[in-house]
Amino acid sequence: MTTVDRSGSLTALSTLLVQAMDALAQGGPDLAERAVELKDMVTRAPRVAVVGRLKAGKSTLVNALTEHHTAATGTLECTMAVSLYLDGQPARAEVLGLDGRVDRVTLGAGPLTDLPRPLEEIDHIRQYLPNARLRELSLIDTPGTATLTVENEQRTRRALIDGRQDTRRASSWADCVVFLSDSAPRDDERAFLADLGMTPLSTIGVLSRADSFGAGAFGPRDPLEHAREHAQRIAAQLGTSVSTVLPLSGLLAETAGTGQVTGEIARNLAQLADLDRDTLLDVVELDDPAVIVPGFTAAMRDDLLDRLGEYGLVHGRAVARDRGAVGLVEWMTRASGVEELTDLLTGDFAYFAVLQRAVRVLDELDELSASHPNRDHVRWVRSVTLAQPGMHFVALYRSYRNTIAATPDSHLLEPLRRAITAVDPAGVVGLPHGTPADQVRSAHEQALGELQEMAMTPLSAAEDEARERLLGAHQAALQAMR
Ligand SMILES: Nc1nc2c(ncn2[C@@H]2O[C@H](COP(=O)(O)OP(=O)(O)OP(=O)(O)O)[C@@H](O)[C@H]2O)c(=O)[nH]1
Ligand SMILES: [Mg+2]
Repeated sequence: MTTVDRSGSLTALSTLLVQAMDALAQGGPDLAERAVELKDMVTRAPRVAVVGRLKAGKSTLVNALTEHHTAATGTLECTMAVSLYLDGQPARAEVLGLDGRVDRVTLGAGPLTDLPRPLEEIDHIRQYLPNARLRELSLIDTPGTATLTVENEQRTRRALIDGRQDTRRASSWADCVVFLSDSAPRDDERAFLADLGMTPLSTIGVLSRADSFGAGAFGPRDPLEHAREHAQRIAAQLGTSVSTVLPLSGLLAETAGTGQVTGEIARNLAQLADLDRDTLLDVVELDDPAVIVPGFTAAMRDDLLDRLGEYGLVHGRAVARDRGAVGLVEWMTRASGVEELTDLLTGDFAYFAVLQRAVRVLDELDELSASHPNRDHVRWVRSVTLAQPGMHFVALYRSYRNTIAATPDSHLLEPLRRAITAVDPAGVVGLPHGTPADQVRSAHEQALGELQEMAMTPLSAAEDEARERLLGAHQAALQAMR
């Protein structure tokens, strides 16, 4: 049985789209200009937008992912602008104004803290940092979405939603999304996610601040475990917006990943290792904890709390005593959940992000086919592009996205998802790898029969197309098994 070679198909897809854009550029200066932007989009590293409610921990997560203190957290005004983090040297920021002006700022070791012009005049900020992680995936940090902060939400929408309509702003398009939520998602958040035009394959949900979930570190339950359980419920509430919700402590991940855990930190923490729970609670709450642990000052405690939170204090102290700073960093990284998220982001998710933006190219070709003076040329480019075998998964993915938008409860969504994610013909019909060929074949034939019968039932236009695509996917899978 053939299996799908994803990195091979990504390279082929990118070549194909570049050729398509080169062909588009032949249609005159205006199309050439659009082609340049689109070509840039399909060849750059995929872009992940981190979105979520105010103070959900977005910037902290950006820092955890880049393993640098790149994004301003807390209350600085910079956290209210959309910031794009890209790999590049030397470290610098470009502040793009709504009027098109670009202000350049050199960056020191820490994050950008001062804006060269008023926030209201800024479209977005691009920060270039020499960073291996950013070479694979660029990050977009966004201001919190919330009805309480209309201006912030507008800034995020301008970059991620309204910008999509405008090719000249293709540079700020996101290819996939990490949605942070520290409690049950609200209706406006669900609506916002739907407006992004992503699919569950290009959207990861994160239950953030998991280390303080529920009653927190001093409560009766381990907050991380509690959060893991609750994450399942949030995933169900988000329905067709995300395929998974991961519990995450951005704080532990950021502190561990940015080199903040020194020998001194570990030694200070280890001093608390043998205290019982109530005594430890006193250390956290008393004005002067030195009355309990001689030499352990309030400043030491506050510093530990800033970096590790209460969870790190309660559960990290024995690790610090037994395994020192190295063991503590390992424990924090593992407990934070950041490894699971990184694996997803750099694995399948990056692949779906590339499909997502290939669909954007098709959308753009559709739009130009309808409106551009040289629409015959665009139509020719579009039809040649769509006819390439390498576009099979892009067409399936587009149909998936359109069906989610038009008919979110469609029965065809699950078969579409399987056809896109399957790595072999068995996967397309939801059977495990290694299932005997005759069984796989008959499952495909049954699915084909059901799809053919569906022609008689009422379907939305998106479902109708999905049906056609799925027929093609089953036929292709049967073909591949010959
Ligand atoms: N305990 C705990 N605190 C966190 C975590 N992540 C972030 N915080 C804290 O929450 C506050 C807000 O974090 P930010 O990362 O600035 O949140 P944000 O979503 O970027 O905020 P805005 O951009 O202003 O919407 C900071 O004080 C962080 O230290 C976490 O995982 N656990
Ligand atoms: Mg922020």
